[in-house]
Amino acid sequence: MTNLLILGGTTEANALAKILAEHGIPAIYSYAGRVDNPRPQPLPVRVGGFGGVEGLARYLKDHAITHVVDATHPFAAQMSANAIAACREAEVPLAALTRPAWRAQGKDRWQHVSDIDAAVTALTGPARRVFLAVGRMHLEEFAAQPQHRYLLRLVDEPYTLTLPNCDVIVSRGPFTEAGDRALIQQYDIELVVSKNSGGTGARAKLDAARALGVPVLMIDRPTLPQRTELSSVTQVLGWLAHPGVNLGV
Ligand code: 3Y8
Ligand code: NAP
Repeated sequence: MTNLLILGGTTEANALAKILAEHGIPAIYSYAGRVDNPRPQPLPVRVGGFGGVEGLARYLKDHAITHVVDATHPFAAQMSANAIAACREAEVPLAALTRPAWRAQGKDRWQHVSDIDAAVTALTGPARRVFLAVGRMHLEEFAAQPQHRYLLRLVDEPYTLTLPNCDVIVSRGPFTEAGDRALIQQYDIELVVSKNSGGTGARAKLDAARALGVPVLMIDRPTLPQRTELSSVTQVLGWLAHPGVNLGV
């Protein structure tokens, strides 16, 4: 009997959850518990960490999980690494549902940096108006460059702010190009800082930056250990029905 664990938190994970619910395929959707009101799902939901690799391996056994789909964000590198190790230990098949990195095109003015720290270093220099659209979890690193005027976009109201000189927008995606063009013009943004998240939910700011001729500081995604990588919900359904894997539904 199939019993799928989705490591969620992305547009792709939500699309998979919808299809599995429609097909009546038993599955559990997992959030880390990063935001106050995560989007409701048409599946049973669990919230919170598992307690590292051992905790996840134990969860898989205790809940008779037959398959794991890691549909977390490309920057959720710790979760993805843990999933690989725990599924190996518990001998549970694992596949990642991921999305390709964005690539600069046409008149894009992108500067690539390898990680968050390199992005902070790249911000050395005279004060600018910077759209820091990388969420909340790594904001304190940017306090090393306090000279800039930052525009932050957060999912939840911040309790404290580590950046002295900033405006805050509380808004969760998916975002639109028109909305992000208006934002960039309203705050007279001179640079957009973005993770190379891929997908559709966060790319609006890049399309807006291209249209307005604003440069982008693009943070490359972390490298992950080898795993089965799928790029569509259809591929996941095919993987679940793979010969030798008894769906049992
Ligand atoms: C808790 C669960 C959907 C899926 C919504 C996607 C798209 C919109 C765009 C910008 C970039 C950012 C951020 C972003 C996007 C989708 C998707 C995506 C980027 C939710 C969600 C959870 C989170 C966690 C949150 C992080 C933060 C990152 C905001 C739900 C809404 C910046 C990533 O305050 C915090 O602690 C926020 C933490 C991890 C990165 C960071 O470092 O702060 N996502 N985002 C998940 C959990 O608890 O397990 O409520 O839906 C999900 C989504 N956020 O169809 O509705 O699929 O990527 N999420 C980035 O890409 O840079 C915003 O502002 O332009
Ligand atoms: P991370 O740094 O890779 O993970 C840190 C720890 O958080 C993990 O070891 C695990 O704790 C817990 N965790 C992460 N994702 C989880 C999930 N889906 N279910 C249960 N526990 C989870 O992860 P992150 O970058 O903070 O991302 C957290 C969540 O936000 C994920 O759902 C991700 O898809 C979503 N998200 C992240 C980003 C981003 O930019 N990072 C963007 C959009 C959405 P234990 O070790 O205790 O198990």
